Amino acid sequence: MKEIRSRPDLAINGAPPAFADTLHVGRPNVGSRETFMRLAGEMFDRQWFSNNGPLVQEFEHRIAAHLGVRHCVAMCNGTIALEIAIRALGLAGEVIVPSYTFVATAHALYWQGITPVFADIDPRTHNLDPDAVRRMITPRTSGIIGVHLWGRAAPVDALQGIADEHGLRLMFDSAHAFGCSYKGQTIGRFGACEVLSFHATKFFNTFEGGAVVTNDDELAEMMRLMRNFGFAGYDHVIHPGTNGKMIEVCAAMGLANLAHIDTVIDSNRKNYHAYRDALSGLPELSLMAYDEAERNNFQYIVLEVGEGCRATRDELVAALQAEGILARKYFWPGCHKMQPYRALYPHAGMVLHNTERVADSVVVLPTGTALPDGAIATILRIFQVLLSDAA
Ligand code: T4K
Repeated sequence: MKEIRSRPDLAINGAPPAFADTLHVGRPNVGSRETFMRLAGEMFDRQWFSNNGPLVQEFEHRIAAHLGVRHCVAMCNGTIALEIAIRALGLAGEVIVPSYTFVATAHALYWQGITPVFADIDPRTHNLDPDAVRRMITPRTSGIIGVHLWGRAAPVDALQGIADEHGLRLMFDSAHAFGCSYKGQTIGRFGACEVLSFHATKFFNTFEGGAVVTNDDELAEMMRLMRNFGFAGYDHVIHPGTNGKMIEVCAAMGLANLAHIDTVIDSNRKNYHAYRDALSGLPELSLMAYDEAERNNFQYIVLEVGEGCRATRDELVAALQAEGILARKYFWPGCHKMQPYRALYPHAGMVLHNTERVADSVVVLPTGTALPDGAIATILRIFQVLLSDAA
């Protein structure tokens, strides 16, 4: 890749660093600082910081109501939530997952001695391709984890059909999909359970946090046990467990943010439309479209660099970074090329053509409520300069 330096002729150059510093993928959205401070103050007054406190209970109640599901089991982060859901569902042997996802999806399995088996994606949706899933089923397969990547729903019905046909458990990694829908129904009710992440970089955050949502009473009860060392009451441990609890201060952040999610969605939608308009004149770069007939949180601005583009994906990322804009190559290079999977399955790429092509072409751009005015125009200008230099 040719060396790319900051350009003095770009508008962003010489601007106060504060401007560029806010242009990071993953800048947190903050709903109401005042509400958070009030709730945190009450928490100090109560001197109850963890272990199923009143804020966590209210948070769980509000999330379940918001999603229209019976249970929300709040956890300390999305990864532990995945691990507990996987264990509570009794998954074992092999579980089929996409490789094109954040590595936590695969690690949550491997960490528990389960083999993640990577199936290819549909290049149009970036989600699991049901035919590829079928091809990966073996006698050792116990389940499928679909990922609603970028908040766009996985092929829920097709995956459920495969799971039913083969007697497999189906769950979803819905880390990106809080507030999104599939065929008009809120994500959170599909499969045996769905796992949410409320990490700081997510559209809705609790600093760190996660949850499993489900309509299955027994499963919810089991996960509540597992996240608290298996304790039933003060003295009795009736199951193996871990520490997966959400703490009160995180629930306070969640409650303070939940009241403002419509504002965040409006802001993200506005940014998405502005990107779409700005980039429409650059046919070499295509912006991943959200289906506006569904509910979306628009948290990921996903750009695909076409094969005939005058600059490579890595050059585009480097050009942005040279101006202080931290765009990301999510989810490059695909889990199958990360350790330990790279060493375990050196030939996995042979059945993951779409995964590799998509992973090599995506750039994720900054959005969120903190995106400064003029940022999208600046990003467009950087692309225009780079592409015309390359012509
Ligand atoms: N499944 C899926 C599909 C996921 O995407 C994730 C997490 C999970 C499961 C697991 O859920 P958690 O256990 O995380 O709840 C970030 C996040 O850490 C991770 O939560 C997220 N997915 C992933 C997509 O993005 P990195 O490795 O990119 O993080 P990092 O430190 O590079 O930060 C990302 C950007 O955010 C940077 O540009 C800086 C900015 N940032 C970050 C933080 C924490 C801020 O501006 N402020 C902040 O407070 O993983």
